[in-house]
This record gives sequence, C-alpha cells and structure tokens, in this order.
Amino acid sequence: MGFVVAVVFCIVVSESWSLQSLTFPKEFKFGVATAAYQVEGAWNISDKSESTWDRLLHTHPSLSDDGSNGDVACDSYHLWRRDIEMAVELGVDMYRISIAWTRLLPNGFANYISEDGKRFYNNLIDGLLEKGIEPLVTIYHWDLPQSLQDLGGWANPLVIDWYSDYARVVFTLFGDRVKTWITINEALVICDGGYGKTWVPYIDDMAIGGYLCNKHVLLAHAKAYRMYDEEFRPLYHGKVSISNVFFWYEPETPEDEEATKLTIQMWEGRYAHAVYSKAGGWPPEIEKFLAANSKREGYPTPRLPPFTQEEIDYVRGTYDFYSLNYYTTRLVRRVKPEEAGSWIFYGNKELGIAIVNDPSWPMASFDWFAIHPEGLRKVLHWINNTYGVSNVLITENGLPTYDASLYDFNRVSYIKSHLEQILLAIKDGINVIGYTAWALMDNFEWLSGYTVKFGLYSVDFTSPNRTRTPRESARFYSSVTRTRSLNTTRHGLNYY
Ligand code: GBH
Repeated sequence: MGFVVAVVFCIVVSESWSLQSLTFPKEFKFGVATAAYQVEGAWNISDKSESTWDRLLHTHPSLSDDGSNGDVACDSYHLWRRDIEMAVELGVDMYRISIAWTRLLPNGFANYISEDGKRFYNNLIDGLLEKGIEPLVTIYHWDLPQSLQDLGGWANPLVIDWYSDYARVVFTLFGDRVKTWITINEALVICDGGYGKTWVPYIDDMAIGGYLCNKHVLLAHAKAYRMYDEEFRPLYHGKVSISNVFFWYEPETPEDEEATKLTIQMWEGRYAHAVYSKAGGWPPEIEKFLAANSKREGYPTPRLPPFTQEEIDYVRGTYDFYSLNYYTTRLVRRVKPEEAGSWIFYGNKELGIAIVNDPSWPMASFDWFAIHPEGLRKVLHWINNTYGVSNVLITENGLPTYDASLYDFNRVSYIKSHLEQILLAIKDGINVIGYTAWALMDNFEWLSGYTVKFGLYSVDFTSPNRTRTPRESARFYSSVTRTRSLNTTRHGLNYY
C-alpha cells in the first residue's frame, strides 16, 4: 500500500516538475472564441432577418434566466474594432467567430446576399488579418433563419441543400482569407437540445425529430466538406471540420462500465463515428440499441434513421482535424428505466442511465459543470484510440461563474489546469494543434442570459458602449501566449 502511494506520488511530482519546463510546440496556436448570436447584437439592423433565437426569445422571454436576449449583446456588430484590439492584447494567434446566416443571407437562401452582412464580416476578417490574427470561422453556431425553421429546419432533409448553398456563399466570399473552418457547432445541442425541448427550436420530439436532425446535420456537414474539398481547397488550401462537445464520462461503480461505454457512444459517437471512424455510419452498439427500442415500441422502422452505404461513404472521412469542445466530466449510473432522469436536456431515459457528479470534484456555476481537467486528457486519448485521429484543435474550454469580479483566479486555475492536461497529452504523443478559450468576453450565455460569465474580459452590459475590461484571466492568458508555457507569474508569484 505504502509503495503504491509512493509510486503515485512520484508520478504526480515528476509530472508537475516537467510541466514547469514544458513549452507548447512552435506550431501550437492559442486563441479565443465567441459566436455570432452571443456577441453581435444588431439583430434587425439593415436587412438582417429573424433567426430562431430571435424568434424564441422575443416570443418566450421567460425562457432565459434574466428574461434577456441577444438583441444587443456585446454589440460587436459596432464594436468589432475593440474586439480585435483585445485579441491583440491577449497575444493570440487566432480568433474563433461565427457567421450569422440571417445577416449574410436574409432570405435563408443564396439568391440574395446582404451587402451589409458581407461588409461586416469582411471588415472583421480583414481587421484580424491586419494584426496577424487568424480568423477561425464557424459557419453555423445555432442561429437558423426562422423562415427555414418554418419549413421544418433540421428535421427536413432539404436542409442539407439549404445549408450547403449557404456554406458555398461563405467559402466563396471569405475562403481566400479564412483557412480554418468549422461547418457546424455542437450538432448534439442542435438536435438533442432542440428536439428535447430545452434549446432552440424548442420542440418536444426527441423520439423522431431529434434523430432525423442527427442524420441531416451529418449529411449537411459532409456536403459542405466535400464541396470545399472539390471547389475551394485547390484554390485556398484550408482545413475544415465539425465541432463536437464532448463531456468525458466515467462509471460511478465498476458495474456501470458497460453503461458508460454506451453513454459515450450515445452522446459523442452519434455525432462523431460517421465522420471520424474507419467504418463510418452510426456507432454499431447505438444503432442496435435504438433499433431494439424502436421495435419494442412498435415502430416499423428504427427511429434513428439508417444510413445507406452510399451515405456512409459520403460522410466518412470528412474532416481535416478533430474540433473538440471540452468543459466537464460526469459519472454514469445504470438505473431502472422509470428512474432515469432526463438529465438536463438529453434523453437519457432512452439509455436507462442517470448522470451524476463525483462529490470530490468542485462544481462550477452550472449543475452540469463539474471541474475535472484530467477528463480532457482522457477524451484526447479516447479520440486517438477510437478513431486513430490525433490532430485535435480544442475549439472551446472555459469556466462559467456567477461572480463578475475582475479577480477571477478560479478561471485562471481552470484554464491553467486544462492547458496542463493538453501539455501532458502532447507529451503522450497526441497532436493537439491549438486551443481557443471560451470566451474572449462575457456574452449572451443562451438560456442563462447575462447571469453567467465566461469572459477573459468582463463586459458592462449596462453601459451603452458595452465597456470591456480585462480580468486576471486575460493577464494570465496573455502571459501564456507570450511565454508559450505555463511558467507564468504575477508579481513574482506563481499562479496557484
Ligand atoms: C458551448 O456549449 C457552446 O458552443 C457555447 O456557445 C456556449 O456559450 C458554451 O458552451 C458555454 O455554455 O441550460 O441546463 O439545459 C456547451 C454545451 C450546451 C452544455 C447547452 C449545456 C445546456 C444546459 N452545452 N447546455 S441547460
């Protein structure tokens, strides 16, 4: 026993020793992230049309915790120069933004391109490039044109064409300057949230609509990827992927191990296997499990719509790197179906599991948010072992707080401990190519409104010019980007 403790202790000590001396590889890129609806505001300026978020929160204001919406948000539509300045202050190599479909294509369709939308994104992209900052662009971060939602949105297979027509406009207009693309952000949230009635479009139809959506987002992504590959890559030589949010899951007891494997496939594999695995298609264990459920319920065909072999081949391999959003780790417990809570917005009833917290891990402001940095290294290994993909770009990671203080040492320690796990994963041989911290500044945190802060910069939402002020975490992050190591100090003292 004593020997085991000593060995474990040595490993911990030796890892922290080497951590101090480790530096991020030369090619590793640091960045920050935001998304259009969360920061831009100007929801109806010029010819911009209504998105699903505009509609949902205008008609159901009580859905957000403070009754607010993204009408003005950080007003980045007007204040984008200041945003670029902040990215410069932080010394980052890249800034991840998203494009609002309704700002660029007010009809939803590609027959008409807004001059105003085009100008806005050109200014932002050019402004970043002038400062030597790479724009990393998410084409779709959840704000569907309401007109397309009225036609069925992501549950309608035509969305594959609507989306890829939009993507073609984006690649055509900005592809000469944008070299890293994310087609769709966190499809899990779009489908399981949107049809689990906890997210836009707020429809209660996870049994059917959620799974149709699941298939269509993968095909839409693949169509955009293949279009880039054929028409734009030869000209611009960029990279394209789809971002997945990946909570790491661990069994609560050894008896929960099988259930945990299934949970990972349900929440991660269902959005990743088709793209990243060698075989393609749905994760076999999930396809089987959901087909059995459907049969038992008397459906003539599986509710998770099968892929044809042609579709499997079409989606498989449509990535140039793995885009990973990592925030938290949870525990899985197998329960009787009637006891299965529908944990936040996902249909865990279908799986017969409950998601619980490890009491020894600190909790952040959200009840879905346990802090467990080691989970990030485990996710990176899982991706590498399961799909043989080792090129990973971490496109989101950050800490929510209700506390708006500028002295956010808990955020510093969250970011630092996750960067440590990245360094360790790199040492393990996994090629983590970059990290964009969520978020550059406080912003409209969806259904939490402005109550929850994620920013390296605080934003004063009561001031007309939405004053942005750096937090301690901004100082910390800028010393990381400058030293390219975690060996950073404040007034001569080590951070934590
Ligand atoms: C990311 O989603 C998003 O990409 C980003 O826009 C967002 O601001 C950031 O994380 C921080 O949340 O309200 O209890 O139903 C992370 C995945 C999406 C996790 C929605 C929890 C809803 C919880 N999340 N979610 S609840």
